[in-house]
Amino acid sequence: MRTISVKGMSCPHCVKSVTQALEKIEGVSQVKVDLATGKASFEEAKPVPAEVLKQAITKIGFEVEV
Ligand SMILES: [Cu+2]
Repeated sequence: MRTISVKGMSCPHCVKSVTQALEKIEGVSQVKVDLATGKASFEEAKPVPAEVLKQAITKIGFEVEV
């Protein structure tokens, strides 16, 4: 299980966008995004490079701390 911090989420729609962006990354599964804490957690089949996570999240308009 890996957890990252996502900044800028304000509603369930944001949560869904972030969830879907993470699910699109190869090897990522069981994505859970918590609006209140801004934490996104997921399982990864193999370690996903920080840069890949950053790109996926910033592309849809949020900030991320990996
Ligand atoms: Cu939103």
